[in-house]
Amino acid sequence: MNQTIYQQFTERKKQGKKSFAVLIDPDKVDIDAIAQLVQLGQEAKVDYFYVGGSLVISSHLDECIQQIKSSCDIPVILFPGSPSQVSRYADALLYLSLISGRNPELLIGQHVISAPFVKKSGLEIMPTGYMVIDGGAPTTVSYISNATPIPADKNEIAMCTAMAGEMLGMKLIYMDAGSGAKRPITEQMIEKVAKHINIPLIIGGGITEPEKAYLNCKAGADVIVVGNAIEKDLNLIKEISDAVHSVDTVKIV
Ligand code: 1GP
Repeated sequence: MNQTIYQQFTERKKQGKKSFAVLIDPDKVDIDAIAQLVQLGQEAKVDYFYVGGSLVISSHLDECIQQIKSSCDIPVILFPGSPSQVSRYADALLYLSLISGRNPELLIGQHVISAPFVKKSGLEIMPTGYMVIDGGAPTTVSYISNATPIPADKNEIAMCTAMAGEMLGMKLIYMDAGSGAKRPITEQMIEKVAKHINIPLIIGGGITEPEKAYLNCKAGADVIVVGNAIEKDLNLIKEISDAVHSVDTVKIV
């Protein structure tokens, strides 16, 4: 039987293998440019395409995903900013609960409203404790979520939040400094969180250099997500993918 995407995540974590996900925001990508992006992704051995954004204004989400799926086997995982961003054409859904915030709508409210629709989609659902970390300036996610991000230097708060998320049954923790964050999440915070949870840890927001991605993985990140920087420089797909995968051979103790 084929592994589910979540089984892949946990298997890779067990083996100490790191993964790289390219985030595609349907608002920012031209449908015509997707083929090139996918080709570069394949050549660079990108592990996943994440699709979504805090604010998807355009209506070509389905088209965007179909275009990716038509030209590669790289799994497409939805990273939705709202229930309207659920597409049955994707492979899996990060079913996000904003556990770092205290906005009940994003903790459970919108999930209740969209539950029948999400279930009917047939997508693989991955319950994800989503934690927004202060990235040095307000980002779309921090504004839209109407929730205070965890301060960048409060490693213990991040640790306790992730631990609570895991004990509540979340299958993944996603720590995000927000798209285009001025300051990505520190290695100290990643290390603190990674040491105290057993589920895979996804890190994103403001990563612009291969070196940063490498250090994040060394600190305990299992999946690195990059969007903005790649929109500006497509060469980074291969550079960051190589950096992330180079950690595979290094034994993390
Ligand atoms: C944002 O984690 C993602 O939610 C990726 O952030 O666009 O800054 O790479 P960037």
